[in-house]
Amino acid sequence: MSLTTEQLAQYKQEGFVALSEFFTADEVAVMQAELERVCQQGLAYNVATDGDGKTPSTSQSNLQICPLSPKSEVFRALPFAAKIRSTVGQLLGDAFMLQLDQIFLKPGGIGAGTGWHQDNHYFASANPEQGLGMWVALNDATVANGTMHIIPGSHTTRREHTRDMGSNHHVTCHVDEEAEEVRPIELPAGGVLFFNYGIAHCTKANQTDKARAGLALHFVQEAHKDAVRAGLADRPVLSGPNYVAGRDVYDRTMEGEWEALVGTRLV
Ligand SMILES: O=C(O)CCC(=O)C(=O)O
Repeated sequence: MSLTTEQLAQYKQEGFVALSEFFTADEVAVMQAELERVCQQGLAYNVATDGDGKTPSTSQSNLQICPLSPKSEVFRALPFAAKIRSTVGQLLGDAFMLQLDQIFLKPGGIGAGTGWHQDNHYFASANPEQGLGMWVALNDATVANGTMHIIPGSHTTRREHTRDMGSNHHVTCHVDEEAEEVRPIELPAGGVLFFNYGIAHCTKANQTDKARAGLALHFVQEAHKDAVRAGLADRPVLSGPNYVAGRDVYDRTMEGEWEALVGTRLV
């Protein structure tokens, strides 16, 4: 999968690029079925709080599964998908690794958003260009159900962050939604948004009666792995001279597993 010159230029200048057709319907079906399985096992926890940063909310729900790959063989295989490795390589350069994987699920009606933030506040790369988020719409993501919103070009300025009192562990930064250009990214299920670690982004409340989920994969250039805050010892290298198809972390070759899995699950 090759990004166009315009898409690469947009990523460089504005810090993001959205691709509405990235995963096939079959791939989306596999991800949705696996999300359901993980939820049925009780592995999604509500991070929304009642305004004090700690009391679990009984009226709002922002369900998070993080990290994801230890809980799911299916999602463990996903970052090795050839099209992910190829597309991320075009944006980040040749040698990169997985930094984090997680899902945010917003139940219908009571689904809460995730406040404005820049991911680099968590990851602390010396330069936010060293990493990117890949946000995958696991259901059609619309303004009504609180899709991802971003501030184009915000990756060049670091913002102050404070604890988000609507969540039990998140941080948030100030965005003046009247004065700044807030861009909602609407995507069909299977569409993706790639964004620089410095892009200010948030999701909004789900005002529909159907659940909406987003999968977030984060990748960092391998050369900077020692500088970032989160421990990367158990994260696979995904490209470059140290790439060993997943055997650095797992007991088998992961390359090709996603494609095989999608093929066999749907037979
Ligand atoms: O889906 C969400 O609510 C938040 C996602 C997010 O912040 C991210 O992917 O970095």
